[in-house]
Order: sequence, then C-alpha cells, then structure tokens
Amino acid sequence: MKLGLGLYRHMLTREYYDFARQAGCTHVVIHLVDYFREGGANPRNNQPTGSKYELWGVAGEQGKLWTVEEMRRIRAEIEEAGLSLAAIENLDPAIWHDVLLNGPKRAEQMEDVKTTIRRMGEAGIPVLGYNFSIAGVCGRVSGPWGRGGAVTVGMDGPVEDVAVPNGSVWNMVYDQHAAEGFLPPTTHAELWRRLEAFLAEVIPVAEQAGVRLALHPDDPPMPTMRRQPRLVYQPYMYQRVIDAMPSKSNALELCVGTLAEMTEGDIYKAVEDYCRQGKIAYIHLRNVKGKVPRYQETFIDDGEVDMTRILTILARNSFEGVVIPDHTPQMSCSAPWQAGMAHTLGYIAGVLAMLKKEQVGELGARVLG
Ligand SMILES: [Mn+2]
Repeated sequence: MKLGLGLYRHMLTREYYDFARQAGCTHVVIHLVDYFREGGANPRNNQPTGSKYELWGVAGEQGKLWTVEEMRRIRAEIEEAGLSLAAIENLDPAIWHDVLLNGPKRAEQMEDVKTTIRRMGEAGIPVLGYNFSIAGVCGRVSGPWGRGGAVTVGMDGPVEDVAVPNGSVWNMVYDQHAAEGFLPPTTHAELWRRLEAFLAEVIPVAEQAGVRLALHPDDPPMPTMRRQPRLVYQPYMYQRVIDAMPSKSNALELCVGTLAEMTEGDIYKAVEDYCRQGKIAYIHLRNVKGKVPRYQETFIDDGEVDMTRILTILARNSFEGVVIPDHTPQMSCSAPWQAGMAHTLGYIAGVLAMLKKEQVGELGARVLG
C-alpha cells in the first residue's frame, strides 16, 4: 500500500509536491480539470464545494485535449520532486459531455476520450479516475459541524429536485451559451446502457495503452439527484460495473467516504470484496457521520468508520495501490486545506507503520516457529 496526495490543477507546483513529500507521500494523484474556474461558490483553498444547486465552475475548451508533452512535463516535474504520478483524476466535461448525455457529439467525443487514454499511456500515466454522473456532486451544504467547530460539508436532508440547466453536466458548465431550459430526465436503465457502451468501446483501448480506468461512485450516493438517475449509489452496484467488462483496465476509484454514506451494505465487506477481486486502482480515504440524505464529512479519526480496520483489511489482502486522503473539514488556520491533509496523512502513516510492524512480527514468528 502506498501513501499519496490528490492535488487540484492549481496545486501542480513544486511547493505542493514538496508538501506531499514532507508529509510522507511517495505518490500523487493529479487533477488536470480546473473545477474552480469562474465558480463563485467555490473557493480554491478547499475541496470544490459548489452549493446545493450552484455548479463548481466552467469547464475547459471543447475539443482541446491534454497533450503528451504536457502530461510528460508534469510527470517529470513530479518525479523531479521525488514522487511518482499514480493517476489523473477526472475527465473534463468539455471533452465528453455528450458521452454522458448521449448527445449529438457523442461519436467524436468518444474518439477524444480514446485519444486521451492513448496519450496517457504514452506519457506513462497508469490510471484515469472518472465519474459517470449527470448531476455530479450537488445537494450539499456546509457548516461548522466538524470537531472543534471545523467547517465541513454534508447533506441536511432531502433536496428539492431542481433540474440540471442546459449546457452543464457533472457539476460544471460546458456551454455558457446553451439555450435556456433544463436537461430532460432519463432513466437508470438508460444510464447503465450509456456506461456499458462506453466501457465496451474504451476498455480495449485502455488495455492496449496500459491504462486502468477507475470509477468513482456517485457523491452524494442518492438514487437520483436533480431529476437524473445515479449509477453507483449502493456498494453492490460496483459489482455491476466490474461485470460489465471483465478486464484489468476496468477498475474502481474506491471512495470509502462515499460508500460509507450509502444506506445499504457493509463498508468493511465491500472494501474486502473489491480488494480481493483486484479491482481497486486507488482509494479515497475519508470518514463520515450518518448516511444520505443526512450525513457530514468528518476528520479521518472522528467518523463512524473504523479507519484502522479499513487499512488492516487492505494490508491483509496485499493491496498494492495508492491511498489518498479524500476531503477533510477546514482546520482553523491560514492554510486549512494543507492542515487537513497533513493531519489525515499523518494518521494514515501512523496506522500503516503499525500494520507493517505487525506483518513483520508475524513473519518473524513464522520463521522462528
Ligand atoms: Mn471521493
């Protein structure tokens, strides 16, 4: 198991790489989409939050793909700082909105996704995290509900079914000049059909490129949000994603916090099950109190999930991927994001050190016995 840190686009600098190294990370997961662009409800010193119905920000340029040179340069800068680049997290809605929406540009945008995956392979980046979600992250509120009055996010009950405006998908705006109006509602069956068609086309390309696709579950995991169906909102639904296309390249970005917010299933069993199948590309670690539609994100050691148990399950099943902190509540200081990350990374590093000792101890006992 490797310790990593997720960095947003504006954090891809030597200062943040050094911060990750200083906190004990060997790996980073990077975002190339700038979620904060023109997003009023979305300050840069926190996770992208948006508000209940307000979107994160404006997506990039349509058809403008990440280049091999750009990805190679970023990878080289990360390695220069003594780290490895484990994954890119999330595709820009600008390049694949019609794949999610089954819109008129779907065919050309599928080619853009494939090109992106091939280029990642060329640049030596092994994992692409993604969300297959129409409404994306929404319906959440923030408040000082964390330990010590830390500001954190969560849901405070069912939200009104305010439809998704035209020109937006997955909590971002991709067309500021779209006609007035709202996305038509679709069904769960249709959303699964879109995912299955996507995987059937893209996974063979990913296999050839040596890239794993890793699906994040729907956050918050409600059956529908904003009149749109959601794909993975119970732990067992991840199995359907896996079975849709058996391949090493069809994998999971397993988010412990999101899975813990789900109303059914057992978080420990889910982690063990997907780990044993070798399906976890990397892990988002985050703790929570409650379940949808009433939950709050908490500090890593302050929620309802026993994180030492989660990390023990991963270690005993020889998980070799990267674990990164997901979000944390805002700590009261001039660098709330960094403080929250450093606290979480220190906690994970401590548990991993204990587990290593235990494993070495077991090995020693076996040798001696
Ligand atoms: Mn997550």
